[in-house]
Amino acid sequence: MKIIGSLTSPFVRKVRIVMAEKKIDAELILDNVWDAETSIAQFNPLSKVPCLLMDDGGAMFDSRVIAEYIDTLSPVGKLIPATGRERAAVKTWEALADGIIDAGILVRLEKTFRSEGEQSTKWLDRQMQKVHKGLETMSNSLGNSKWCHANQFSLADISLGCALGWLELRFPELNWKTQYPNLATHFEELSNRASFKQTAPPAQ
Ligand code: GSF
Repeated sequence: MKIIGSLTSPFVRKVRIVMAEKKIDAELILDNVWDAETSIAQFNPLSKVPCLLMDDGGAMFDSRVIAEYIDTLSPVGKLIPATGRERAAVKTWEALADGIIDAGILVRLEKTFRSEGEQSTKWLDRQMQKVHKGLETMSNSLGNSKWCHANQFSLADISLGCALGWLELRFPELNWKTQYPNLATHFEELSNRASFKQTAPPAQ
């Protein structure tokens, strides 16, 4: 299998961490989707990464679908509970972490594609509110627990770690580490895992 992606995408990182934790190999094909030369649309009509290319030639997206699929490929270290409320709880953590990133991306796009005078403060504030409320909710939900969900490492921790790592990279001015020490501690612990180290985004 191959993964099309970039080294800075938090969604690509999530999938790469899932693969590393499951001990499943996939070649990373680097692609900058914002570059004129990108061929991503050949594989994903939404022109987004990550996109998983399977050995039979099929393509799969998005990161949530890929993560779920990879978890079924091997019984090693189950990352998503099989059914019911447990499964939904882990997937909700993922939705929250992904949603924080999505809001942050919208802020970056507004600032990249619009000149300062054209930018909507209302829109930027709305998106940043999601980031702040999302962080607050993650902190409250984690509390003093070692892991996001139940008593074990899961896709919830991977998703949280990727969101926090991306905020650290793209919004270094946010002071979530001092505001939410429990998130900072958990992030530091996660960052020491081999899967996180191998996929750490390069400094910009
Ligand atoms: C989001 C992927 C995404 O936004 C998923 O895979 O979970 N829900 C999807 N990818 C970005 C790169 S990044 O910022 O992580 C992307 O490919 N954007 C290109 C575009 O046209 O929006």
